Amino acid sequence: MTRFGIHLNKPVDSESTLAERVRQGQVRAVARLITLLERGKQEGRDALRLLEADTSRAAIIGVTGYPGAGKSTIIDQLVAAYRRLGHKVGVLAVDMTSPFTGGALLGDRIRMQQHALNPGVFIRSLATRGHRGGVAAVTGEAVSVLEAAGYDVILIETVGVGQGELDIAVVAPTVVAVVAPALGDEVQAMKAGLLEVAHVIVVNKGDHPDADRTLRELNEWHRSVLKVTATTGEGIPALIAAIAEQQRLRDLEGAPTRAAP
Ligand SMILES: Nc1nc2c(ncn2[C@@H]2O[C@H](COP(=O)(O)OP(=O)(O)OP(=O)(O)O)[C@@H](O)[C@H]2O)c(=O)[nH]1
Ligand SMILES: [Mg+2]
Repeated sequence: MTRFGIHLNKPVDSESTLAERVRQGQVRAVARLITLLERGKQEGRDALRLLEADTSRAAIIGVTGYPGAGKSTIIDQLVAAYRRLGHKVGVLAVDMTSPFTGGALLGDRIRMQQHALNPGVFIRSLATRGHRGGVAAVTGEAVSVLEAAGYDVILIETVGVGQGELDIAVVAPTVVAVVAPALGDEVQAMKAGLLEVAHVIVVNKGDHPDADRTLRELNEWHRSVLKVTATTGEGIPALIAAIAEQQRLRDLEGAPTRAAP
């Protein structure tokens, strides 16, 4: 290498360069910046600051619900549908209730990886390892990175038990609660927690014999309840329409964070 070659060794990941590459939508830069933020690195925060002024019209959609309700399967369908509509889609998978299992959950979400080769889709598990501000803070930062990178739709999967219910509402202006067909007592219990923050409620596993009864029970107290069979995709277009409707109402009403009961 020549003496002048040394100049080529200038760090290419200075904050402004990293921010610029994120803004250009470069996937590796997006991944790198999210990793820096997960680890609580100052250079990550500096790069993020350069990006946060960017305005974005991204739809940020939280998908929450009890373990096994079908959140990942629904997100899988939503990714495919939003791609067909021509949108760039980002997916963040995060367990708000236990910051230490973020990595472990990735295997469970492997089905989504069919989209991983699609250049219009970015999928990422968030491992927070208890760094500052909790999971919601890191998730919010990762959302900002995806917005700056030009993702039109950002889907966040979270397990909706305990504190996570509230955290997702802070990060996502649209919250979809996914429930599996349940017995009356379970539905009563859900009203007090999980479903309270939801703008749209999905009764998934519509192929289950109890699905219609659960749908009727939930319909009595929430204005936006619909039945989906995520494994076949039935009901997904109606879900996309319900999400769009909620977003339109929110824009009209001046951004309240919850739907009226
Ligand atoms: N019969 C039926 N099974 C479904 C449907 N949707 C999802 N499942 C199944 O339910 C199981 C759980 O689905 P996931 O999408 O992994 O659920 P999840 O809510 O993401 O689960 P966690 O991430 O572990 O909380 C899987 O075996 C799915 O195949 C459906 O509409 N009908
Ligand atoms: Mg899942």
